[in-house]
Amino acid sequence: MEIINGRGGLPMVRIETPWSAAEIYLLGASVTHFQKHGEPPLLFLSEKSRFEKDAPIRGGIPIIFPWFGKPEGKTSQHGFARVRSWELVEVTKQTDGSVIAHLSLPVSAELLAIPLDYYVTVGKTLTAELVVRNFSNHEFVFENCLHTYFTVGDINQVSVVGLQGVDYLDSLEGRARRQETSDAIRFTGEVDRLYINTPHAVEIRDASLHRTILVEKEGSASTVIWNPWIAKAKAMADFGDEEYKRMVCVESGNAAVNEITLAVGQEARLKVNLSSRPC
Ligand code: TA6
Repeated sequence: MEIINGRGGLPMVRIETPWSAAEIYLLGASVTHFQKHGEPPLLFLSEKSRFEKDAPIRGGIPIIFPWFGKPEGKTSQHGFARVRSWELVEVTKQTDGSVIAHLSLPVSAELLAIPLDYYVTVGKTLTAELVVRNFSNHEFVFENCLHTYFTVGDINQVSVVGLQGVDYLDSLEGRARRQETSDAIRFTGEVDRLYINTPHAVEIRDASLHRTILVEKEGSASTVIWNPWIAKAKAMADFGDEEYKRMVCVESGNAAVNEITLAVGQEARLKVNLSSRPC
């Protein structure tokens, strides 16, 4: 497997399997593309995304760590893991034909003795697993999230199923706590909700592309649902004004009340398995 120059000349690994193709940039260990042969891409990537050192990529699966959002006292949104240059440790082909890429983010000035490892498995589905290890001499409190952007055909014909009855923090209302009453969340404006204490999978039902995307997760108590809609789409320089129609974020992690306190010598594993089926 070779590292090639991707967009903006940034180093990238392209992975081909009998069923699918994927692309992973070392910047942020960003999976920017996954597509099963004969299907539309599963992941959304903005046509206006920057591909520059130290800038986040708009789309794919940004790794959010060690904080979600911009907590008081933090200078950047969503932590620093997504704008750091990760190392490609190895890419291995499995006997079943799938391919595993292992990337790592060595300890940093900000976080001594807290290395990150990331395993991306490309095959009939896409799996991504973030492992945080605490080799320090104190407990480590952090948030993590795999902030996945999914391609949809038309947001007006999309629903997200699986969160009925779950409490959420509404980021559009100062994180006011509410309960989800709908069995199928639809989009008629900006939605930015942090669902808490929910370990369950959710489905993205896309009537326009006639497919259902299944977002399964392990090691995650929070699910974030986000679509920027019209005004915020226009306000983002690295996002097309009309692109809100063709994407939805369903993000899996541990944020806010679900933050993780990692004891000395322990590890935290956050894993998503992303798949699609006709519907
Ligand atoms: O995932 C929801 C969210 O926190 C939104 O509030 C929005 O800010 C989005 O993340 C994207 O954040 P970014 O820093 O990548 O522009």
